[in-house]
Amino acid sequence: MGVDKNKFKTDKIVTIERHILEQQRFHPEATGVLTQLLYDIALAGKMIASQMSRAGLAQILGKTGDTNVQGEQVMKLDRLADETIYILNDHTGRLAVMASEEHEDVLSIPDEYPVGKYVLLFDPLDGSSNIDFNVGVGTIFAIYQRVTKEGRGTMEDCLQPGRNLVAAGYIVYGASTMFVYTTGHGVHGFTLDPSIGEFLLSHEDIRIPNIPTYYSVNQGYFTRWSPGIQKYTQHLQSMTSETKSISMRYVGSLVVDFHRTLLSGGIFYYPADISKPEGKLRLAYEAVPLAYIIEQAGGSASNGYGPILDVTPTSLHQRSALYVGNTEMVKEAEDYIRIYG
Ligand code: AHM
Ligand code: MG
Repeated sequence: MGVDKNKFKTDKIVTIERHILEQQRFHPEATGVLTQLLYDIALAGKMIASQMSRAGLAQILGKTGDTNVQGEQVMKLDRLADETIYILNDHTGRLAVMASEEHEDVLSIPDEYPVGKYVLLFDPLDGSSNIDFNVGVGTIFAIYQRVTKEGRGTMEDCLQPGRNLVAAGYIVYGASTMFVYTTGHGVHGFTLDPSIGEFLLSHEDIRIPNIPTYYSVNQGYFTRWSPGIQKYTQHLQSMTSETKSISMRYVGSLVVDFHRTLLSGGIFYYPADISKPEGKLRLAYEAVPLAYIIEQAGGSASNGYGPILDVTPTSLHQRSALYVGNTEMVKEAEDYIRIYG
């Protein structure tokens, strides 16, 4: 007697561990190391979320170097997130090297620990200027295989084009905590159930909706933009009044703005402007992983001239303009930039 697989599928509870393990079937050559690495990042996310929910009480909002009333070391949340991710991954033998937005140079694996074949780039707490206002923030990560052959990993391992990615994801700390990731076989989202401390599958195989709902950009910079970006934005504004089909949202937290764009359809963009000629967002650990995710979800990401994933970073903290969302909208933005500059 056969099992009704469809019924089983909808009824089963899928923890993140189970899901990551099941994804391994797409990689017959897999040894399980990537699976464990992703699980370690999810664990870091849970630890960061836990700190975040106690942030006000523990007096860790925007402070550092102090001692709190319990005599504990007070740490800024972004530093705490950075250290949490590092110490959960420095000794596992899965990584050759790491890099973080918080550190100028690469983060080496300590000499006393073995190295592995993967490379982890991360922005530990993006949008941290929003934390003091109780606005959602996020962690972004990108995973590559090392390209150097031996020893500790180096900068060369970290400066790879996005097309080389083996996995990417983000954790959004909002009304609830969500972990969203891809290993190149669709994008999957998990919501943290705080009562059991586990991420459970809540958004399977996310596809960006074809009909856009929102555009998202900091219009406060309008006068600093080039004519092409100004005209593109005016085009989106006129779509709003003529068809009522697209509205505007901008949180100012990349992960949150991206997450909404992914789920609702539309475009998020952070252009270059006269005060930020390279753009603001970082290529290697902000734009690239989100570009990989959006492509996996059926959308596109561009720097205004071509796909983000085709760009090879030349330095760790290199900045980039970013246009990400529905493919037609990203292409339209590129058209305006090409025609009007
Ligand atoms: P951060 O890395 O210093 O946190 O800055 C990145 C953040 C992004 O989350 C967000 O998209 C952007 O900065 C918002 O910038 P602005 O305030 O200029 O709109
Ligand atoms: Mg950042």
